[in-house]
Amino acid sequence: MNKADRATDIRMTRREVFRRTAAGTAGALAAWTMGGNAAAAAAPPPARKIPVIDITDLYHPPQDPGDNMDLIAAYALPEVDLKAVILDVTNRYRRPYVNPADPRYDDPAGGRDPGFIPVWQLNAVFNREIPCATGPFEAMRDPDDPMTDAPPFQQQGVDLLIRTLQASPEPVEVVSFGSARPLAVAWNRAQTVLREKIRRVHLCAGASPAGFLEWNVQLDPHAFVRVLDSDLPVAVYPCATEHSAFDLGPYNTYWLLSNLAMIRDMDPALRRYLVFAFDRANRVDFLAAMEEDPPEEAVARVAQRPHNVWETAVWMQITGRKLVRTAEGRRRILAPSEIAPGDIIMPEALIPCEISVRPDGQFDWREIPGPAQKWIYFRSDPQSQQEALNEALPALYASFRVAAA
Ligand SMILES: [Ca+2]
Repeated sequence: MNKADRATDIRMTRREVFRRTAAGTAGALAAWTMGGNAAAAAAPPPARKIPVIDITDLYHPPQDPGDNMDLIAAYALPEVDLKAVILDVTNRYRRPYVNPADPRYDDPAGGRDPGFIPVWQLNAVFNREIPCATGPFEAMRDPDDPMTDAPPFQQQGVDLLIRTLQASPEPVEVVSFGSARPLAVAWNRAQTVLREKIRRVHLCAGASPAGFLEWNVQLDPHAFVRVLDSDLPVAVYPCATEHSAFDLGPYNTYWLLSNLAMIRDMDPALRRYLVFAFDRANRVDFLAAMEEDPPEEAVARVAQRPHNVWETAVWMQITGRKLVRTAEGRRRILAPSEIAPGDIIMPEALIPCEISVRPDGQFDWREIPGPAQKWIYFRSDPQSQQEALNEALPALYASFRVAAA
């Protein structure tokens, strides 16, 4: 697609947004809307934390260091009670992977393993004991595959997911930032537990509209199909549009953070953790590395990197946080209790829908009046959202502290 086509496409997308704005569930969603009231501004933060299980395709050394960065949110957001981290690893990417017949999913930088080390680093940094285990490395053979013959070591992630749900007194939010294989396999083994104990699955994968086989889906199409075809409550946050995973559409989550200068404003321990990951530090004393500042040239290298982000929308929906422009003109990601009169909210929503998924993992959806068991993510103005998040996400990450509250 050339640039002119892309520009036309973006205009079409905008028209689509305005059409939606005139009618339908998203009818209330203009570009920015007034929010907040005096009572909300004075309200205390919620007393009960939100239980979350985080399924992530986190590797060490990193494949997408965005997964390392995103895991900080799971530990640091004050609303979140992180119950477990399930590592979702695909064997193909544990080694360099090059496919001349289809280079779209190549990763010649391979040579990596499940991301235990970044999880132990954050456990050390935050003084937490979040359990962590890996799921099966190979793809499912069909959507009903329970994978009971996978090696016992690789069973631990599915077991931890099911056990954590069983042990929770209340339903849990389950986020999935990779293939969704651990969740699909757990569903094939323990449907009653998952039905009772999952409040909602937040599935960060796929493309909308259909037309592009997105990375997380191609990792294990059967897993994605199984989760979408289940009767679990699932909110889908497509990474990609029909063109690519680096596109700004109304129904996908991608945005570009222009640089990582924010690491200079972050808690020193979190800066060490991020520089270790992004700069692919090769020291083996990975916990001592959380106690010593990295060389300035390493910090400078990381700080100037642009960074692709797909995960912000998931955390905002789970916590109820909003992207706002404050009366002073600052853009921030705020909890409802922090939103003041005069703050302007960037509308985002989960639209109730029906989803029909194809065997290759591409899917179509249709808005329904509700009640629904499936939802699709919607943002009213992707370009303005990206601009605002370039200020708001650094401010949020700079606010994170590692000391226990
Ligand atoms: Ca990921």
